[in-house]
Amino acid sequence: METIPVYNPATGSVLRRLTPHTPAQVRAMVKRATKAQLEWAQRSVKDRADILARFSVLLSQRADQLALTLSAETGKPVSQARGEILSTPARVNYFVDNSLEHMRCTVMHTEPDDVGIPGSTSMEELVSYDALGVVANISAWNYPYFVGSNVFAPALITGNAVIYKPSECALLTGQSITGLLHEAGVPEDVFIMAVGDGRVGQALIESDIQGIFFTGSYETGARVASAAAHKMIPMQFELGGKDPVYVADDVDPAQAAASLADGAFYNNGQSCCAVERIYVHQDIYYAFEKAFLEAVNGFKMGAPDHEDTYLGPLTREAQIDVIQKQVDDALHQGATLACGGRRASIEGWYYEPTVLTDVNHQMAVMQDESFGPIIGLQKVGSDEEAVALMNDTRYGLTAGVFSRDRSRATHILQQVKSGSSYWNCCDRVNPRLPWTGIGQSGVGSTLSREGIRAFLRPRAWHLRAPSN
Ligand code: TXE
Repeated sequence: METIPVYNPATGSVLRRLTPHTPAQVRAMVKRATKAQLEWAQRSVKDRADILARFSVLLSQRADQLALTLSAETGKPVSQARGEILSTPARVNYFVDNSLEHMRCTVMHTEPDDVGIPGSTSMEELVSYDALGVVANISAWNYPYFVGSNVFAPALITGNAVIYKPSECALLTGQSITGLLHEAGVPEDVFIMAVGDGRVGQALIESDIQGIFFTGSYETGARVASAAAHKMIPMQFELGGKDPVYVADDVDPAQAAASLADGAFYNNGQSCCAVERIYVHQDIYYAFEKAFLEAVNGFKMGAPDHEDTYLGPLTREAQIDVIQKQVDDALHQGATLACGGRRASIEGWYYEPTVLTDVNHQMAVMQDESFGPIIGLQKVGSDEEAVALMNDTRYGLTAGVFSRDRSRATHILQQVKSGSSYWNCCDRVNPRLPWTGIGQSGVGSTLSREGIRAFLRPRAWHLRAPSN
């Protein structure tokens, strides 16, 4: 029987093997969920929100143990894994506290019955919101608690059932999430985990679901979108990025460098909103480069279960080849290797933190998502040049500007296509604001009011009272 290995990226050894679901099992789980959803949607919003609030409490209580599991299967340093888990309740609780408000039936228009038209009666026109039904939550491995809960928390509170397909690189965490949701009170048939890789994802999108909420790469997202186009159901795609930051000439280069080094290398650069390209004004370029390299050289690489490790192994060994190709391509075209540039000479899937300078936009490192511990620093002569380079991308997830001058920064950011704009900060998400992308970074929004309404179908009501 086929099994899926769960790897330990720190050693390359197999931690566990799980049996994937078959397409027939996936269809059967959708059937079970379809039945269970009807009853779930009948429960009050408060009842469902209370259950998710209990899930938040369980996450906080079990964070240490859950962090060890997440760290073991993804290589994420345990302190960062714990940080992700402890920050998830704030996201979930945003939906707990705010869903009802955005689901309320709202009267949009009324006409009294005395408008002077003979025989006219009063008219009320309103909008109500129904759950979509059974939705597919196809998820990524890099922040499984964050990107998972962005979908399943609002989906469940608004009355949907969820078939959750975690990434094959975060299966044990997927099991933990599923177990905690059931323990909190979500019925087993209302939240069902599908075990498997892309083939199970494909079986899921071919089954009788009413919404697809996908987090992952552009390439897979585009495949999912084409395969499901004929279904005419709501679909959202939270995809990758090549997030640029511009450092203007009026900032303290050391402060900007420390913040951006963390934005680029946190979680080994395996964040959709990781800083992936940095443009620095020529007047402060060398001071910035020096401070940036000092910060990067200070990052401690090591075993993910050590509390002081900042850089663990990459989650997928295959990404090492992708990164190496970007480095080789850049060096071949004239870039300078300021540090790193090769697989670390230790056991496991480690890659040395890498900084390339003298880069340009002919190089893959400035065009393609790296999703690893590698960054290019490019010198620019003006704000206008920075804007042109920041926009020279297929992606549009986040963009940032470091400057003392808010109006200069916002003027620049307004010209850059991105779902999130950062002034003097980076790599931030707030559940009150929409998380969304442009171009190959995806379509639709999670979080915020938009991320609640995404799981609801509006219904227009035109109600005319009978004449007496
Ligand atoms: O993606 P993959 P990964 C992005 C991040 C990067 C990617 C990394 O920027 O690009 O996600 O995640 C399933 N039919 N974001 O490597 O490989 C697969 O099994 C149906 C963006 O996991 O695309 C997995 O569960 N499903 C972000 C999921 O798709 C299929 C936040 C994603 O896999 C499938 C986090 C198929 N044919 C990461 N093939 C944001 N913008 O918020 C594979 N899958």
